[in-house]
Amino acid sequence: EAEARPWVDEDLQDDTEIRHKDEEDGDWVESGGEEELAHVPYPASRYPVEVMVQRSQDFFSLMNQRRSVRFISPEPVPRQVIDNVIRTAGTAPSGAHTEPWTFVVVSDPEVKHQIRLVVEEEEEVNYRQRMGDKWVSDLQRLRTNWVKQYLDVAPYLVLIFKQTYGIVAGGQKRTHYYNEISVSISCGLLLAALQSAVPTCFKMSTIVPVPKKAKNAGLVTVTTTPLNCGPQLRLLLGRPANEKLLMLLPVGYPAPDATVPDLTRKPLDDIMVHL
Ligand code: IYR
Repeated sequence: EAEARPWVDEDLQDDTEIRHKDEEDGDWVESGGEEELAHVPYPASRYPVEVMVQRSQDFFSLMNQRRSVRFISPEPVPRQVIDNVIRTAGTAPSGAHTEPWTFVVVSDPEVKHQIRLVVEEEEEVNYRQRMGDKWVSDLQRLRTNWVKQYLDVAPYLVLIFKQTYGIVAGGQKRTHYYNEISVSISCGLLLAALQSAVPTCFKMSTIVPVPKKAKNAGLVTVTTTPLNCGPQLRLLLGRPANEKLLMLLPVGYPAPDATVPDLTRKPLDDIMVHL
């Protein structure tokens, strides 16, 4: 099976629906039930329709400028921005509100370099062997390969782990329902939050001039899912066994000479069906 679907990380099978083999051993808590949770009124407020339309259009314009950028500047990024985008990621919905995520932020150059060594070693095997000719040729036009400078250069690496189960005080395990989709949604929110640092509809006075060729100021990242690096990176970062690496995001300003493939997006009619 692993042979037929090489893009499925061996350490990351989507097993949220199947009872976990770990579930047999260990002491599990019944979550829910035990404690009362107050339900409070939801504060409903509205914008006028035109304002809603305008804001949704503006948000689309902002998000539509997001591109995966593989050339990142070493310039430092304000730590508060990183804190805020991770706070935002932590607002994602999660199965039974278990919040099954850990965001590991790395700025230490030595740790970043260790991560690079692990990722490049595995990725070389991925490109040369695991992925196969078809996969490699499907990626050719994106000009990706196993050399990942951004892992040293980006001021921050954010490694997103899904907690396959929780551990409550006293060491009992707690089921993390739908942990993979919950953490995937949080990754999406994190990408959207990073895009909030990109100026689009702005007051001129708040904009700092950018180096000549940089088209897209603000912060960039590229969604990377280092195939089969999870266990090594987990150990390197000192994370516990219930955490599995879902995504690695290098975060920084785009390098002044950054390029991106000239992709287009499917039009609405191709992605939406209205019944
Ligand atoms: N993980 C590899 C390969 C890769 C796979 C896909 I699908 C992409 O859209 C891009 C890259 C890498 O990061 O190079």
